[in-house]
Amino acid sequence: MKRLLTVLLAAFMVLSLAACSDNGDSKGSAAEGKNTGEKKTIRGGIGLNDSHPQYLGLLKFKEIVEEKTNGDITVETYHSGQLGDDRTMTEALQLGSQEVTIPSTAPLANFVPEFSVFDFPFLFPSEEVADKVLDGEVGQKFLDKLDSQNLVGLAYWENGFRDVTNSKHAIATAADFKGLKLRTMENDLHLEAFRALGANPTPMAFTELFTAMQQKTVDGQENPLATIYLQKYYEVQSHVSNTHHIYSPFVFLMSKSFFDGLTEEQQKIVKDAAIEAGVYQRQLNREANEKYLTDLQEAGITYTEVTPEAREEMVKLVQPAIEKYTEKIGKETVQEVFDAIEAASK
Ligand code: TK8
Repeated sequence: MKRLLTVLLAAFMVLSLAACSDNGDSKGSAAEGKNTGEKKTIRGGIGLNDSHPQYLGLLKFKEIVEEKTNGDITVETYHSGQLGDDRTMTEALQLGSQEVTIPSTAPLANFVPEFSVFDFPFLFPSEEVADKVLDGEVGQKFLDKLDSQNLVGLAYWENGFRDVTNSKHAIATAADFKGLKLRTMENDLHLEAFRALGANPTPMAFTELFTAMQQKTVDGQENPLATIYLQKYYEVQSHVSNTHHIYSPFVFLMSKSFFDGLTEEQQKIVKDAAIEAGVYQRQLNREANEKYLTDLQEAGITYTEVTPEAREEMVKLVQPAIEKYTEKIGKETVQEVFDAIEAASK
């Protein structure tokens, strides 16, 4: 009887060890694309609110991932800075305490400085050219740089062309920036550019912006029209000008430790979902930016059209800042982006 029990026990041990080699080592079997059956959760956080195209895009990503993984991966979505701001959420991805966030390239340059090239004022002539460059070889090259920061860049989404608002006076020419206290994103190039335009810029996390305008700590800020309207800035600002001074991309980021823990099949699903939801988000964003200028004026904001001559003057004033950052980032890297824009503009 004792001997029988020993034999049975031994047999049981061998069997469970064999089973273990199949499921335990998720990384190994993950790389081989086997479905581990292990449920995983993605916590996706953004700074904008739940009516913004960025959040609607995140909901689209959730829908695709949950459907394509048959619920093996679920996506929890957080808006309005519930999980932090662009910089702190990106740090959380690096630590593995969050899985997804979609920051603007401006704060992302604090992690990978080369990304500042995408924030060169007046760089992209149109959204279409931006799409071609970002979704092309050059865009991918920049996403690959994120790996060294324990981040995986899955796709580019759109924040959009940024316009300036303020609570003081209309901005029609560069001279109108003089002395205006403007909030900028946390990016040194933005600070330099607005100083060159004559403003008094201060870097600030997006989550603090509305209160800062309400309390008049700052006179104004700059963002695409959809954000200006959907974040209700018309409640604390009286003027908007179509400076279109920077085209801001968003980067759909995933934590590298989380991504590496996925099966190959799951890695493909999240990558494709980020791209597909990105196309959807860009479309919504462009419709929103068009629609909300009228709504902003109806909400009482005064709109000022910047003439091509006035914009040309602004372009000239920010050149020294662009030259300085071309040196910092590296001429070759910057030239590659300029060449791609030229090719895409043909
Ligand atoms: C939201 C930010 C925002 C950006 C800014 O998290 O900070 O002004 O334009 O969209 O990414």
